[in-house]
Formats: sequence, C-alpha cells, structure tokens
Amino acid sequence: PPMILREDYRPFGWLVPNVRLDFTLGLAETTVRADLQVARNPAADSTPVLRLNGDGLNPLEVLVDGAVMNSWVMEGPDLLVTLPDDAHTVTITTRIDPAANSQLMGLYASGGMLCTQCEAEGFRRITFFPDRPDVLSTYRVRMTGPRADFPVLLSNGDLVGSGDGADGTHWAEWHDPWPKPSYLFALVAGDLMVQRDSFTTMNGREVDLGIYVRAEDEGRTDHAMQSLKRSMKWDEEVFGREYDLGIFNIVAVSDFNMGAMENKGLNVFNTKYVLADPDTATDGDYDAVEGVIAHEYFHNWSGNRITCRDWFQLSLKEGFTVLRDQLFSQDMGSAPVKRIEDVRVLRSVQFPEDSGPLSHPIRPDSFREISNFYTATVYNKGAEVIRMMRTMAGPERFRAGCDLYFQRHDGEAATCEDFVRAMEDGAGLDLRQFRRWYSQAGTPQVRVAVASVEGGVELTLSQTTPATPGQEGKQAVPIPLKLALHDRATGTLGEETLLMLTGAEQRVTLPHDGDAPVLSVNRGFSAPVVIRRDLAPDDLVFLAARDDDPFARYEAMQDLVVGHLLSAVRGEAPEKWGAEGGRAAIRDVLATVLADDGIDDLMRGELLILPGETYLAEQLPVADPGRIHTAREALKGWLGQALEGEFLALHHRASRVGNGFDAEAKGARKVKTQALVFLAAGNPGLAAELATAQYDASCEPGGTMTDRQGGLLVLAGLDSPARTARLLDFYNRHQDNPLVIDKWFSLQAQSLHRNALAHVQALAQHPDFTLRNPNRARSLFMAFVGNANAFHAPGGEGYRMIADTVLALDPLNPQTAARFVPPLGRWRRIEPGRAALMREQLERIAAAPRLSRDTFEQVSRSLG
Ligand code: DPP
Ligand code: ZN
Repeated sequence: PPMILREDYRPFGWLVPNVRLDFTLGLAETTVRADLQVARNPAADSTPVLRLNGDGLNPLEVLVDGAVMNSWVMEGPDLLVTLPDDAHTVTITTRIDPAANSQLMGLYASGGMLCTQCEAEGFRRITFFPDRPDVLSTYRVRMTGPRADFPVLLSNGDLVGSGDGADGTHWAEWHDPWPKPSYLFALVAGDLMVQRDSFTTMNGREVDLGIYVRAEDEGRTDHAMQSLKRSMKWDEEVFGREYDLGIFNIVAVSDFNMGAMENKGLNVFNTKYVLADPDTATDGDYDAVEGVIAHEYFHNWSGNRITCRDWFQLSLKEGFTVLRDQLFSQDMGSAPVKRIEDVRVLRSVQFPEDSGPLSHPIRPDSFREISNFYTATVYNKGAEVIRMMRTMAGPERFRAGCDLYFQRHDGEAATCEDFVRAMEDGAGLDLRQFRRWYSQAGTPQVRVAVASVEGGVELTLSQTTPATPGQEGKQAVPIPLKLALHDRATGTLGEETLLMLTGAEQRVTLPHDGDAPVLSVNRGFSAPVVIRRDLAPDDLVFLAARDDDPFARYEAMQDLVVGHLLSAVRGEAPEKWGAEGGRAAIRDVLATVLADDGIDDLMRGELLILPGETYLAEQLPVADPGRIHTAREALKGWLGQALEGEFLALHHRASRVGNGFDAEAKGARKVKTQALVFLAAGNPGLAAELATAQYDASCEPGGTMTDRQGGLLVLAGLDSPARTARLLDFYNRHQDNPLVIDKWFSLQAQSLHRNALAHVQALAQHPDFTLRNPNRARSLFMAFVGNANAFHAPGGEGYRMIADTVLALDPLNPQTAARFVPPLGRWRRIEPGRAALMREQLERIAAAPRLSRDTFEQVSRSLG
C-alpha cells in the first residue's frame, strides 16, 4: 500500500456543490443513485478527468447530463470520468450488500437496522465520490424501503418530505443546508424507539432533539438527553456557539468501531456511550456518556462548520474538541478529579505510544491508512497542546482566539496552521516556536534542579526530547510550567507563577524566605512533559499531604510510590528511601489522605490509586513486567495489612452512604472499591467476605452497577467459593443486556486471578463471544491486554492469543483488528526473553497472506 504524504496535498480539480442521493433500501441489497453536480475548481490545476473514489464498488450505470456515458474507466478501486466542459451533472448507480459489510464502514446492517459510518473513508463504499474532507457539498437524500422493516428513516439536516409508496414501502427525504464533506454524511433506517425533547437556543430558536434506540433499550436514554442539553447550553455560554439546525438526532447502534460519530444533525453512537441506568451502568459509564455526547455535539462547530482540509489535520478538530469536552466535564463535576483522570489516560496510553515505534506528531507527515491515526497522540496530546495555548493566554484571550478562528474559517476546510494563526491574532500569542509541538513527536523530558542561593533558590531547568522514528534531532519546545515554592518547615504555601521554559537550558532565581524550600512544579499538569526532579522523600511526603494544587498532590503521591517501586524492581538497596525502603512513608501519607477532612471522596479515591503497571514500565528503558507486577502487588499487600483498620473503616463508612448520583454518593462508591482492592492484597479472606457482601447489597432494590461491578472485580481476582457463584449470578441477571455482558467478559479478563490467562482462553469459546461485534471483541481482548501480568505471561501464550485475534479479525474488520497490534509493538521496551516472543508473533502476523492495509501498516511499523 502506498505512503500518503502531507506535503503532497493539492486541492481537488472539481467542486461538487450539490449532491442528491436516492437509496432503495434492503438489508442484503441497497441501490444507490447519486447525482453529483460538478464544476471545475478555479483554485486547482485544471483537469478534464473527474476521479471518484470507490472501495469495492462497480458502476451499474454512468450518466453525464442525463445521457449514458460508456467511456468511463476504473483505476484500481476508483472511477475516472472525463468531462468535456466546466460544469456537468454526473449520475452513478451502485448496488451494495449492507448485510455482508463486516468492516462496519460505509452502509451496514446491525441487528436488523441499516446505518452508516463514513469517517474517514467509508463514503466511498456507498457510492463513487471525491471522498476527501475538502470537497464540501449540500446533500439531499431520499430513502425508500419497506415500512415494516424500516419504519424510521433518518438522514442529515431537516426532514423535507415523506409518504407512502407501492407494496408496503414508504419514503422520506432529508435536506442538509450546510455544505459538508462526505465523511459527515449519515443514514439510518430501522425499527427504533425515540425519546424526544427540545432545546431553545440563545437566540430563541427551537431545536427538536431525538435519541433513537432499539425497543429493548427504551428507558435508558435520559442521562444522554440531559447531557445533550447541558452540552448545548455550555457551548453557548463558554464558547458562544449556537446550534444551527431545527433537528438534532442521535441513534444508538450496538455494532460500531468507534465511540461515536458527529455526522451533521445525525450523530450515530456506540450504544456504550448512550445507554445508562443505575442498574446497568457504572458511575464511570455515566461520566463517559456525558463526555462523549458533549464531544460529538461540540464537533458541530469544531469539525463540521469548520472541517479539516486533509486527514493530516485531524487534530485540528479532534484535539480541539477533546479539550472542549474536557473543560465541559471539568465544569459539570469535580475539576481537579477530571484533570487527574485525563492525565492518567495521557500518561498510560499516549506517553507509551510516543516512546514506541508508532510515535508520530499530533499533525502526522505520512500514513498508509488514516484509520490508524485516530490515536491518543492526535486526540489527547492534541488537546494538551491547545490547553497550553489556553494556559499561556488565559481563558479570556483564549476565547478571543477561538472566536476569531470560528469567524475566519466558518464554512471552510482548514488546517492546524490556520488555528495557530487565529490564536496568534486573536489571543495575542507569539507561537512561532510553539509550532514545533505540531511537527515534533516524542514526549519532552524536563529536568529540574533546585539550589539554595542568597535570599531564595536557583532553578536549573533543561529539556530534551528523545529521538522518535524518522525524527532523530529534536528542537526545544516552549513549555509552560506552573510552579510554586512552599516551605516544609513552616508549612507556608507559596504563590503560583507561570514560567516559560523555551531553551534547552534555563536558570531562574526565585525569592524565598524559609529554610526548607520545596518546589511544586508542573502544577495542574500545565505541560504534557515528563518531569525529572530529585526530590527527597520528605519533600514528596510534604507535597502529597499539603500541596494546595490537587494535581501536584496526586503527582507527589505517585512519585513517592514510583520511586519505591522502581528501586524494588531494580533490586536497589532500600535505604535511599528511608525506613522500610520508603514503604513507611507511603503508609503515612496514605493514612493522612484517608483521614483528611479537607478533600472529598472523589479526590481521595484518586490519591489512593497506585501508579499502573504500564506507567511504571514506561519509567524504565527496558522493563520486566513480571517484576513490576510482583513489586506493585507486594506494596499493595503490605499497605493493605499496615492500614487494614483504616481501609475497613473506610469501607464501612462508605457502605452507609446512599445510592444517589450526587458527588458524595459517587465518591463513596469510588473509595469503597478502592478499599477492597487494598484489602484483597493484604487479607484476601476478609476482602472476599466484604466483596461478596458489597455485591449482594448491590443486588437489593436501588443497588448500583458501580458497587456490583466493583465487588465482582475484586472477587474475580480471589480464590473464594463466592467467586464462581457471583460470576454466574451476574451473568444470569444481565444476560439480556450486551453492554453488561461486555463487563462480565472484561472483569474476568482484567482480574488479578493467577489463572486469568486460562479464563480468557475459555471465555473466547463462550457461546456469547464473537469477534463480529467490536465491543465484545474489545471487552475480552483489550481488557486482557490491559492485564499486564497475564498478557506478559512468560511463555508468550498471551502474545500468541492476541496475534491469533488479529489474524482472525483482520479479514472481518481490519480497523478493529489493527488496534490490537500496538501492545505487541512495545517489544523493544520489554526484557529480551519476552521481547523475542512478542517479535515472533508480529512476524507471524506479517507473514500472513492478504493482510489489510490497516494491519500491514501497524505491523510493519512495529517491526521497524
Ligand atoms: N467520531 C470520532 C470522534 O468523534 C471521529 N470523529 O472522535
Ligand atoms: Zn472527535
């Protein structure tokens, strides 16, 4: 497959101002007649050849200006039509089989309904079209089909007509007045229930809202609807963005590759991010629904009104929209907790991506398959880069920059460079050097040294970015660091300031009048970098217990534990870390956290989470996953015993809080399961009893899925007679709800049970398991990959199972198959024995005949 380069971008030779699509719908046969009004693009090189992308299509008929034309040619999957004049109407008929579409790209069947997914390049599987985001058209869509099978017929924009046809058919016609690229086209036809509501915009326009689901999911859409209305209001208040159609519809689909899709006026969602009720969704699920609903809604401006010129600019809409959804969620719940969660995701997913063979800049320079670039780098690091601009400008000037961007580029297909320029002009920032964040891959490492000088301290800050594939030399990037200087002896907390580190090395002097200065740095995680600081354990203990920045507190806690665990993994003498090799200090800080009345349980729950195994492995040039797991479990067990009374008391206190959805109840549920996690490591017998009791209580009327899943997750890791009984009970209780059965697969795949690998092998044979449903495939195998100890089983069985999964899934659904390759691609950072086994599996995949472009690209980059 060819490599596509960013620098090769050229505008398309033809404009397609208007498109008319006429669908005759059937599950196994759908006929599509497309009328494209085309005109030469004055801004592009002139060409008589109109290249229309296709993927697996045959043209049944081609008309030009209504007359049959036979001189078209196919070039690979594309259709080339040579046109004599400057403007024509080209009409093409294609026929597709949605039921056979297992890739879930284009038009496909899911549980008796028809739906579409077109981003990035799915539209070319429906009809021949210039399937690129810089060709903007208005769409008029007519659908005809049997009323009994498809009582609901939806597309983008406004409903302009509907009626009955012959033989039990009916039709509907939709018109979307906003020009859009083909990736935002959507169609849904099926037997669906709807929850309706309405929203009045800031200028008094009424918008009809609808959430469409299958009959069995009725009654679980209220949270999504409330989240939608909150998102619409927030975007008006915080970004000044108003909705621009009379209808906003959401449809939930259970077979879906992504989380959701922002099609204009007709968002299509994975059921996982729509459906929620207390008996089947956890608190985490509720938050995820709210966040994804917001994300897709916010795309209406950052993505749809202003789209991307080409797919290299993906972060233009995704990075910005992730930042927007993060700020929204911060405003809806606990801002510090949300910030810590976002940083945890960045560091456990994006940092490893950026230090491995798949590392790429937030604006990539090349790709073979764009689906492989919907990554944590483009999304989450992209959001961090824009967040830094916001930090440098402050919220008001940032808003002015956003306003200018929306005003300047409304209706256009724009670039990251356009966004940066709007920020320079609108927010008054000088971003000349900052642009390197867009072009340079890799996570900057910042070293901070503190020395006492007369009247204060001198900071020496230096930065380096490790080489990444294809980028050997790196330049310094501007790094905004929020910092404060506290005093450990007096407990005085210093004022926060913002320091810009712009060079490779920089020295600054800060005034301080105490004897024990302690530097709190990268507060709020103001920059997506790794901080290397040599802080004494006493300083970390002070920061973990006292810092006024919640993130800095969390970070000190993490550093304290990371320091202890890494030295245990390296087999170093523990004295460096003081009494008990640092364990005593960790115990004391945890005890402070457990007793601290100044924080709520949601925050307490964050401070109790030990650094994950992937994050720990990331701290070492070459990691031994087995040793990391053993050291981490040993610490957890020691803490579980040392603080048994405290954890027990916490579990009791939290169990007495009600089942509501306020912050107090959610916090209580969070710490309740956290307490179980420590107790399970320290006193398994006691933990099994408590986990069983928590599970059983959650099955009483009004009980929550959060408690049920938390109890069962802990129980699944233990050897207890209750384990099998409760797993069976959970299955029986929820067997009709696929999203909950996904949880049942996941929690066994994630469990700390020593036979987890064998459990997963058996579950892959379970009658409810299938690779055809992406949620189900991920529920078992992605959860398993996240279970580092099981995935990295020393004999390589875990690696083989994942390679088998890739090979079985690739012919069905390449996009989802390719997502399982990166975990194996980490081999260079794993000890040599396992590394060889991981490589062996990558080579086995690479040797398979007829690999998809998706999997081929990921495997070849991983073998590098
Ligand atoms: N639907 C995916 C998202 O919203 C891709 N645009 O991120
Ligand atoms: Zn998005």
